[in-house]
Amino acid sequence: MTDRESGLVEPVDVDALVQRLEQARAELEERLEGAGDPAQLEELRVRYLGRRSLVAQALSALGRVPAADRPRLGRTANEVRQAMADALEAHRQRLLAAEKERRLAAEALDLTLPGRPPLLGRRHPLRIVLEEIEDIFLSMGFTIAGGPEVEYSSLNFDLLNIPPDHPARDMQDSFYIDASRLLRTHTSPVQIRYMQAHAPRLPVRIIAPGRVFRRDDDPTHSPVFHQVEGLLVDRGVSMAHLKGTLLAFARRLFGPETRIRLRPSYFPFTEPSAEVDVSCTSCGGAGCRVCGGSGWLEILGCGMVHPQVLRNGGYDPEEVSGFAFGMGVERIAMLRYGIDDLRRFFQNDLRFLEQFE
Ligand code: 2U9
Repeated sequence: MTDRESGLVEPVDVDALVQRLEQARAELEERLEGAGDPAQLEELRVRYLGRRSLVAQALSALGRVPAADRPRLGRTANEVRQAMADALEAHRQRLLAAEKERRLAAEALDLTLPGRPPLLGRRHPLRIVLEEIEDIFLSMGFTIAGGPEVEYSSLNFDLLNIPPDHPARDMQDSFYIDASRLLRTHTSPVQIRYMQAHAPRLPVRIIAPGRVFRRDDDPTHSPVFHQVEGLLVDRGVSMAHLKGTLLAFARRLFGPETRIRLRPSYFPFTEPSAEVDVSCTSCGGAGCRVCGGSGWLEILGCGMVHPQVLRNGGYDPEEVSGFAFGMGVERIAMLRYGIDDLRRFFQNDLRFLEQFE
């Protein structure tokens, strides 16, 4: 390698170098116009500001130029270096802005589009019917009582006069937690608890709505269903009070033309006991498919509270008497809305649930 080629001792032509620096600056600005991506930008940076660039050469040549030329060359080289750095940075910013612009255009927001309507919740059909039933009894002076869903078998069975050999007590028919507790099979233990907590105060006038559990599963029986039971205890309560109360209830629920009838029945916790029918909500009593031609629909069971059950609640059957009734909320809702399969209430199909209210 000759000294000329290495450039080490070549005398520096300051005028020419200054001119070439200015040219290089103009040249970079021109080339930047065509630099469309970060890789091209980096290529230009290396070429114009890198270790082997003209600017770097000019700065390293400073020591070899006459002292008189040094400030001029130094100033020019530094100005050009700064200008190039600024131009590169400005272009980098332009590229970033353009890229951002493209991305925004790709995911363009159309502010004139209508919004997505929020999904509005609504009451479950069982809740609608339950609240209607509650409102009717509340307006007659009943209050609402509640109790646990995991219940002692003593409260669920024994104190309600349900004998040890009753089929409901079988593991096949109820869900047991352990030897002394189960998922309540009816809400009746709520009334026992209420009487025990309030005796001997009068009157007792409550309804007990809630979830109950039985080992049943077919189109008209679900392992989980809902009951509303009622209990009224006072001096001189008779079957006439029971029938009047239930007639008022049926007329509020099914319409003022509704009639009811009581048929003898049996429950361990009431004596006498009865099944209650309402005149068919579909045909009014003439007979149709809904009522199977009879003109009547069974909606609840009822009776006069058994003296032993009153005693278990802490009341003296010689002093007071009471009536009780019980109904299945699903059954009432099925009659009310003409639903043929009670499992619909628990499948949570929105096409079904959206039809109510
Ligand atoms: C106490 C005393 C008496 C509650 C009653 C019925 C009649 C009845 C069924 C209706 C359909 C249950 O949901 S269903 O399967 N219930 O027929 N229930 S009398 O009698 C009571 C409750 C508590 C202390």
